[in-house]
Amino acid sequence: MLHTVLKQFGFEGDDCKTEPFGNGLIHSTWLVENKKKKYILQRINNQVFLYPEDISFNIKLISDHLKVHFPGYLFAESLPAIDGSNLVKVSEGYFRMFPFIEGSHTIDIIEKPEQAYQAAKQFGRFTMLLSDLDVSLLKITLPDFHDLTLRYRQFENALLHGNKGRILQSKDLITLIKQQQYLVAEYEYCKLHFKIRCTHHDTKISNVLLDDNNKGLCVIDLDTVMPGYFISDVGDMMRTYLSQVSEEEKDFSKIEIRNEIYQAIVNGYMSEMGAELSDLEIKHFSFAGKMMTYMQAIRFLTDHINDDVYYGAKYDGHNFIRARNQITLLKKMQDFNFG
Ligand code: GN1
Ligand code: MG
Repeated sequence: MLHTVLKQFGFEGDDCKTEPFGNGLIHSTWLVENKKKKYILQRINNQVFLYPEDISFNIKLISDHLKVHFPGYLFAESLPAIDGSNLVKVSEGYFRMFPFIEGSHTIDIIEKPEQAYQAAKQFGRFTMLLSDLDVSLLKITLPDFHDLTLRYRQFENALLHGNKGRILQSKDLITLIKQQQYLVAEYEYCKLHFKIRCTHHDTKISNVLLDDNNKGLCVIDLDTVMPGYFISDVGDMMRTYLSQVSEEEKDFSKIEIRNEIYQAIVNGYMSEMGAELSDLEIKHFSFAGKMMTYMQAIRFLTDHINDDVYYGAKYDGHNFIRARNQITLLKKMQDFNFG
């Protein structure tokens, strides 16, 4: 399969090697290397992204805007195939190719506050540089993606129609999730008052390119760039950076909030977005983390109840464990005194 795809991008199968790359849950990614250069090849999950062309449209819109207004910004644009398009469609799905930017690397875990600072600065910078772009021009690649109200409704729906055995086994976790429903109301309040901006919606640390001196270069993985609220980006950074263990950790006693990382996220993001955010938005900084962590707990548990149709499962009960992990993190956030 990859052979056919690579050919369409102008590669002769034998002169390059491919190996799986990264650990995203949604797309499949490979590192492609020939004698001269390295590339990233990605298959878009078109069960999740129903209109992959919309992703290409958004990336082009953003790229054109940045080229005109901020030509110095490093933008990892995808490469054209032989026929000139940026998306290759074969029977197995849609593929695209990126150059591997020399002198750049990504990391998977935050060990030092400086790394969180660099990442938060890059995500803030991205939104800031696009503040003059008319967000209504962007295609909605995933409708209602970070709509907490909708996620809660999907959870309630799963409780009505999902796997009965799993619902019974998840009784305590379901109760815990229901008890935190006030966060949905708070989210609705934010929607009434917060500005809609061009936000990334997937701010995990591996979506930031760093240079050899570990300074941020740019953000990548722009599939979920859409009109949204800043709480999506700040919140997902808090969700994925604050604890030194990830959503995959089964030993929940290891989940702790690192205050110095929180401060670094605030400082990094505010260094770019400080003048953009309203006082009310700034007051909701720590809410952002709770909201996104709650949403992820809901999404994992909903998927568990729906027999893992969305995220898949590497072991029995995988999404149940992930949901418990995220609820533990949420509790830690609620007990933490964010300064
Ligand atoms: C998915 O595939 P990945 O890891 O970039 C998901 C995010 C979740 C994340 C949880 C399109 O992102 O929203 O936060 O898994 N992306 C989509 O690990 O659903
Ligand atoms: Mg992603």
